[in-house]
Amino acid sequence: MELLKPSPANDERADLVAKIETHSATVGVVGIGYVGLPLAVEKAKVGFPVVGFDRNPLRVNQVAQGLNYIRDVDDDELAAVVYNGRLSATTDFSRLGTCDVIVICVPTPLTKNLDPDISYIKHVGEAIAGQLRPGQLICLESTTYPGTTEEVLLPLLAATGLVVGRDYFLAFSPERVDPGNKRYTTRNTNKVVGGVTPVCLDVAAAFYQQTIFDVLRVSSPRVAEMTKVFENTFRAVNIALVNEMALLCDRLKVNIWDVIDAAATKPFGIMRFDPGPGVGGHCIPLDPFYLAWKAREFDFHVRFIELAGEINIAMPYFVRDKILRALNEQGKPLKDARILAIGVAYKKDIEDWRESPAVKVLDLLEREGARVDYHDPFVPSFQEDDGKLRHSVPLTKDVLKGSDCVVVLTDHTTIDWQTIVDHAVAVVDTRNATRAVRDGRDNVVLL
Ligand code: SAJ
Repeated sequence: MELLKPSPANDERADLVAKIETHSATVGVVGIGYVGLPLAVEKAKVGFPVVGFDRNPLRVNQVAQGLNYIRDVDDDELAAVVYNGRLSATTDFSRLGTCDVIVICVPTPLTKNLDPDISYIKHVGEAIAGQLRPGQLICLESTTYPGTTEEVLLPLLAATGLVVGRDYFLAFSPERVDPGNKRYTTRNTNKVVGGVTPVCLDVAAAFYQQTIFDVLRVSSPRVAEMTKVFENTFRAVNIALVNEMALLCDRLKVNIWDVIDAAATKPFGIMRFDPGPGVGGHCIPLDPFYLAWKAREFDFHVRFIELAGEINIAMPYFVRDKILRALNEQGKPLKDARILAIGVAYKKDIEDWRESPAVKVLDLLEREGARVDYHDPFVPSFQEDDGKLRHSVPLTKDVLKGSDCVVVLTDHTTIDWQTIVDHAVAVVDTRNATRAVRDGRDNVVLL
């Protein structure tokens, strides 16, 4: 009886899965930022040879020296996998052909007109296509609109003549990284995976299962892509809802924080969100607009996303209004007022100030002639897109007393809020960071 010769797909698939399961597959991670570096370290820790690819030579040099630059990565773990030779980094994208698995973790920003900018994905796709060979798994992790994997990446790879699902394997698996979250990490956050073909799904699931406890297989890359943008749209819309409630409660003279604390006691049917000075980070302010953009292609207007964007974008202007009113109570104009901002990071206990609404508040105040300083223990200095360089000032009693108004923009847990209230002339608290402060509350104004 003639033995059935396994089809080429089975050959490539079997060989690659064997390499994955023995952790001998070389893993390339393209984009070693807050998503890519934690993934690279997790794979290296279990023995995979990992190569980080990045256009930023500074990051590549830091990895090469075992120097960590991502707060959610353990310094010693990074150093260990670099020193034992498991993790290296390069700016040489021609080495992509040496990788059996390539994970794409590049940014997906927006243009000034809120249109998706998938140029990073396209450039990496072209580089991979130039090196594509049988036996490779390509996984896109960057958050993007449904259809990107099959409409943008697949054509670039198919143009090589290699057959997806037989010669190489293509999947989408959204990153689910919550910067600063100590409880949910790259390892214990369950992973959604969608393959272009069933064989692609099998191979991609086998890869992620090596370091992530729960891998959820879905029916296609589109489902996986849509899952991610839905998750972030859910957050953006609910944050906008609570921000709109804050705007209304300001009119009603109702303390929104008491309302939220009370509503959060309901044990079912509600999820807590808090108002704030706006929405920052590389995901929530941006990702929903990827979905809105794609929806327009189908004559569909995602009104919740547009409305949520309007409300969240309006919050820094509301904060400026609160400061104006707090100064008015002192008979002081905003012009030439000395304002001290506490926090510029986009959320507490992290050092990331990109897309931070706090930066928008500083600019709005300066546009009205205020003299603005900031203190942020996590952000010693930063340079805005227009080149303006800012430095964190020390938090001293004199600095506090010398300010006409202190505005709390980031509720870092390391700040002594009682000291701030004790020595500030007036405090506008956009995060309810002073909730535990008892003395001197009469000079605190909440969002
Ligand atoms: N924010 C509020 N009120 C809230 C929650 C958040 O104003 O109730 C603000 C934050 O201050 C921040 C922005 O929204 O400026 C985004 O907050 P975030 O907690 O969503 O922070 P990200 O963008 O760093 O992380 C999110 C992940 N966060 C959580 O799930 C808690 C998650 O949505 C994604 O896994 C991740 O982005 C991503 O990479 O997509």
